[in-house]
Amino acid sequence: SLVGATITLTNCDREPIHIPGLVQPYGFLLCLAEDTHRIVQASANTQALIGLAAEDLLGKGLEELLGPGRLAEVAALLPTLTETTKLLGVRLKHVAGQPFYKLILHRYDGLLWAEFEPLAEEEASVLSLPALNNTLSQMLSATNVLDFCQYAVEQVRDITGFARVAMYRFAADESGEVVAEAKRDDLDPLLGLHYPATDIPQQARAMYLKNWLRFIPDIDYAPTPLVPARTPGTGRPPDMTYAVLRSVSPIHIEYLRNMGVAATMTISIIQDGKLWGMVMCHHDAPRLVSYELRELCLFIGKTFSALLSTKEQLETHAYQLRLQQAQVRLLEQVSNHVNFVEGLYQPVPIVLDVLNCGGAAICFDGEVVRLGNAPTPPQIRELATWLDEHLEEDVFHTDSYARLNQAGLAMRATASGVLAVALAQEPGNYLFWFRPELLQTVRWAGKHEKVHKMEDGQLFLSPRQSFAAWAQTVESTAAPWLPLELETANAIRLHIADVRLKVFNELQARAA
Ligand code: BLA
Repeated sequence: SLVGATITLTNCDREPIHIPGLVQPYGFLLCLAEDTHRIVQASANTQALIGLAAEDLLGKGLEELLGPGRLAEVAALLPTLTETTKLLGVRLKHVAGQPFYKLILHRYDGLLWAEFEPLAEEEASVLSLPALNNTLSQMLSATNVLDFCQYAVEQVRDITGFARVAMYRFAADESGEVVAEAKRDDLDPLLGLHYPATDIPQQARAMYLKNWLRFIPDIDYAPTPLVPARTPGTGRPPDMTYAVLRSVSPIHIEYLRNMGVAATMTISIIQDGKLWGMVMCHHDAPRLVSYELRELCLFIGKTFSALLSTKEQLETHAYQLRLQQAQVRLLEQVSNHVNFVEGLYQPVPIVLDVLNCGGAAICFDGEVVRLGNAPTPPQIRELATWLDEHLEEDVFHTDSYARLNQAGLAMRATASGVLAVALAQEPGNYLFWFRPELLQTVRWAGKHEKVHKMEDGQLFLSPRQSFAAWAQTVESTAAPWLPLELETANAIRLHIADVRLKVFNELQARAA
């Protein structure tokens, strides 16, 4: 077990963050036995918060804290509990003035969990239905994913008042990018920055799939143990996957501190059972957001998750339509031109518009034509020669030519990504599309900062440092080609083959 062991960059994925045996002490936790409803574990801060020692609560029931009315309500609720948390407002009867607490209940790992949270400072800003309606209307109106993200983060910021709310979207390799952001003016933007997969380790991702909201109202806390540390009966710390007060990994606390963040809230965005992204909320001072507002944000996150595929489809359809229209214009120009190769780019370089690319090139009959941002003619010739040996299917594509061929390194700025179709049976005749190295196209706010190393040689943990780490993983790599783009390239190849055949037949007919 790693409990108590040093957490390093390499054993991050094995830190058992679901069983820290510790809570964040802004509230207190009581674990009750499922059968007897007696307290079997309590967080050690009950003395400080409510004047009752944790040891003294063991073996007792909630009647120590709640008056008969509320107690009956809780008793009725307990048998129906699942891992989904439920909220009750309670007054603590034994404390002078009977302070109000939020009682958050759930059942998990063979225990009934009673977490008590104090009132948030801004309880007044509760949800209003008209405002919620507005939020939904706006989210429904989005016709592309980025607008959709932007609306969501603005809404969450309006509701919670966090200094920064950002949408962090995962790529296939589990790295992520900040794709939308709403923030206080004085903060540096994170928009466009990328971070490596390791910033959110595997077990944390698995947990965020189960529990969609993670809340850390004040990173500067003293982790508070449970009394006793291990659950009687299981002999291990209880599984806090669904516990609101679950204490945070020290390494993540350090990461947040290095970033100047004092409070965070994160909401999972889930698509087809996978983590698509997270709404990340940051504040530079402690911030206790009420349970009710957190639920509202969770509602927005779930609504976002449910609508996401529709927005993606809208976006794909719009792109598809754009490509189809460009393709029609291209084929018209090719058919109308005396020379079909010139028709690809004259009078208009339409071949650049038929799919998202940085540049294109045509290699035909020993001639090289370059369009947009393309490698040099000798590099293109070399690529054509290489392809003569390596083209196996009708359409060739790679998002990292340099990984396939060393020679690609020199042209990675313009052509890390290469998509190619043959223009003729004879070798050396190709139509190419190029995509630049991703790093050339992303905003690199960490560029001029030195990467700090700690004494033991490990990277100093902070998003800006990890941006540099991410950058290394995507060297010589372009954005991947989409299936739709491969289909488009193939359709163009087929059309050109048709045109060539027609020209050939006409020549034959004339010769006969
Ligand atoms: C959790 N890491 C997280 C979370 C985020 C990030 C959003 C969710 C918890 C939260 O709300 O803060 C990552 N936060 C980011 C990124 C940005 C940001 C990318 O603000 C960019 C702006 N973290 C590391 C390394 C390790 C690590 C190297 O960078 C492991 C050694 C661990 N991150 C780590 C752990 C958690 C985490 C263990 C889980 C925290 C928890 O829920 O207990």
